[in-house]
Amino acid sequence: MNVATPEIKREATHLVVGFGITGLSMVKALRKLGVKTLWAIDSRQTPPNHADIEAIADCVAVGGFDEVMLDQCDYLWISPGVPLATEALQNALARLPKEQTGGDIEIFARLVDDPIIGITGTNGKSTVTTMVGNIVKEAGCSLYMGGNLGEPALNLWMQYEEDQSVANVEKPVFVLELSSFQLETTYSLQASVGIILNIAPDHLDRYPNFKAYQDTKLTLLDQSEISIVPSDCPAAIEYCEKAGLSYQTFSLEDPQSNYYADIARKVIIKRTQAMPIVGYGQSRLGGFHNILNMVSSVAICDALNLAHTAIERGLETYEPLPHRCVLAREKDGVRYYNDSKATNIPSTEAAISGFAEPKWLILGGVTKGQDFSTLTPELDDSIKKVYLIGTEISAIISHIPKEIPHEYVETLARAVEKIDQEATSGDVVLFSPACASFDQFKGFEARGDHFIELVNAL
Ligand code: UMA
Ligand code: ADP
Repeated sequence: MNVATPEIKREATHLVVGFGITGLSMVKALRKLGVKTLWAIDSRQTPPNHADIEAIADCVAVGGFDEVMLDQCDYLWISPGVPLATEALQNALARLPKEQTGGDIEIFARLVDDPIIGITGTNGKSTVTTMVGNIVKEAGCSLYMGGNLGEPALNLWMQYEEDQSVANVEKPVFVLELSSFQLETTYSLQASVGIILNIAPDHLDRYPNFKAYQDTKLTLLDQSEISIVPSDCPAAIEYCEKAGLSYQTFSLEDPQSNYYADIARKVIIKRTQAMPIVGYGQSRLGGFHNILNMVSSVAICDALNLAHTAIERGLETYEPLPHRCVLAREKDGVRYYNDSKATNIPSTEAAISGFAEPKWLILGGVTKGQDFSTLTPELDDSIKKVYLIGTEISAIISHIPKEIPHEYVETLARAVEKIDQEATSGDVVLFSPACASFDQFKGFEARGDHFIELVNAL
């Protein structure tokens, strides 16, 4: 890691872009810091948090990105939902020195000196973030957890400052889930540990190609004292080697990695010690991908020097997040798993390969331009039948091998009803749609809740 922490000049004019929860957190944090002139803009006519932001900032404009403010500001702080490539921002980004631009994580990076853990990847971020959070708490540290997970990082900083003003905060640790959107505007983070969980195609509607998305994720490694990368991610390993970074590797079972699992013994091994450092036999998580998530969590917490007993307890007491490959019901020996959070192909691949049992798969929704031919190899004879739902099945159906029975039923209700009639004891039902939900539902949570209601009504 070799990054400087630039100063935030209070007397300058700061412009925040976006009125979402991140924008609101930036406005509050900058005001708390005492910046003299604070402006905020949003391209939407009726953005959220308008009244709150108007009450804090000196001047606001909505319904477009105000050109005068963009021309006159000294600092430009951009919310993650607004791509840097947005045309209206180009002149300001070209005019300002890099250290006078960024996003909420960049501001956070300049304010926090305590240990920070940065977690990014295409899948498993929320699971690993909350798992590490649970371990950190078990280890007796004061946990501040958020980022892309939901609570903006600057709210965590403000909470920390408030706690600190009441009493000394014991062993604070900030655990941050970081999206590629946030990493686009972050370059001064000094994470104690930074991890890339995996990188697979996603968000290709925002990036020109996969490499651009991958390169954004990799920037976390430059900003971490200890980097942790998957053994099977040559791009990440090459990046660390080229930059001369200190890094550790992890994998599901490869004994050449620094951290890996012995699945038969349900233990996680650190190569240099050649012996289990943590057992995970008491964990309630299912699927190989969750074992991998436990390996990565152990790697992070070991790098932080947390006690192995606390790490083991943290894995044991971890409550799985809803909608991520969680058992919804067992009925007549058939187990129904809700994996509604599987909104891309790699997460569905992980769910399929996570179970050896005969499977019924429910797929479909908003396909987001994904190439479903990559799913074809996973659709082997362990799949008894695929039921397709949603309004965009043409991108999927042609990639299901002819010999695997499949049928379009449109709705989740119809799929569940049919599977209930056909599945037999020992089968696993995977609702792991590989697609976003917006064609039929408000979000993946509503879709998963609907699945749970349906299976409970059987
Ligand atoms: N928007 C405009 N004009 C503006 C500002 C925003 O149209 O001027 C739109 C954006 O295009 C986007 C929406 O408003 O569609 C929200 O953008 P935002 O930057 O205001 O987002 P926040 O509400 O602040 O929430 C963000 C993250 N959202 C995004 O990155 C899109 C949240 O992650 C995150 O939890 C939150 O900050 C706290 O850190 C959400 C997400 O979907 C859950 N993340 C993506 C993912 O996980 O795949 C990256
Ligand atoms: P994220 O926050 O990155 O979206 P989540 O932990 O919310 O990740 O999980 C999203 C989806 O990815 C779920 O369907 C989950 O079962 C699946 N998943 C979780 N961990 C992994 C992993 N290590 N590899 C692949 N898929 C995973």
